Amino acid sequence: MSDIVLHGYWRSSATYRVRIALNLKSIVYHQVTYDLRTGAQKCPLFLSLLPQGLVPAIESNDMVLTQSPAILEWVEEQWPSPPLLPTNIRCRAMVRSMAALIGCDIHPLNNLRVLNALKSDFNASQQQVDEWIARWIVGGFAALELLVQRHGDGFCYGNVPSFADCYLVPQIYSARRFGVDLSPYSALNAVANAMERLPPVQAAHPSQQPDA
Ligand SMILES: N[C@@H](CCC(=O)N[C@@H](CS)C(=O)NCC(=O)O)C(=O)O
Repeated sequence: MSDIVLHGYWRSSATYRVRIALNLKSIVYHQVTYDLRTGAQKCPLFLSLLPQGLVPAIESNDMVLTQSPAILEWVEEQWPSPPLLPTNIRCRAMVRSMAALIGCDIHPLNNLRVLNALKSDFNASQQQVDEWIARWIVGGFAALELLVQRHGDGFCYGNVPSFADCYLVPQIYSARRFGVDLSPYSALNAVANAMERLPPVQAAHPSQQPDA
């Protein structure tokens, strides 16, 4: 069995990002899953692994690391080939900027705990929650579409997959799941389609996971 353990959930976008990166680098890992629908990730038993009650976490030897941006950076430094960041400093910064657009400004607003709080604390209906979800995806994707048009050449940045693509694919999956109209984002759709044709990315798809 691999000594890399990915703690996650099949439909978690942040876990999906990490799976894509690990698969693109052909790293073998074992998955431990937590059913987010039942709150398994918040069980006190798992606090040493998941102190925030959020997935993913990666475990390697005596290290447990949470936060997918930190995990991706660690993976990149540990296994530099094939690279998911360009060599040029300015290009690397742009890739990280695109990834952060999704990771900081779309995904956290639509996290399960936020959606649950809208319903339980603010009495939001399912329709209002769906509108909330679409609002942040649409706003973020409109900006990302411009960046990908400017910098992309088959993928979000240039002509090879990068961190930005690892973030985009799960966010597109989530947008489709919640019925967000993706027709205005031709550049994002083209990148997502290119990524989804790659076998390592296909293997990272939520439907392919043991807990799906
Ligand atoms: N910033 C964190 C976010 C992690 C996160 O939000 N995970 C979600 C799944 S994608 C989660 O565990 N949600 C459980 C909950 O909201 O209770 C990361 O990138 O790792």
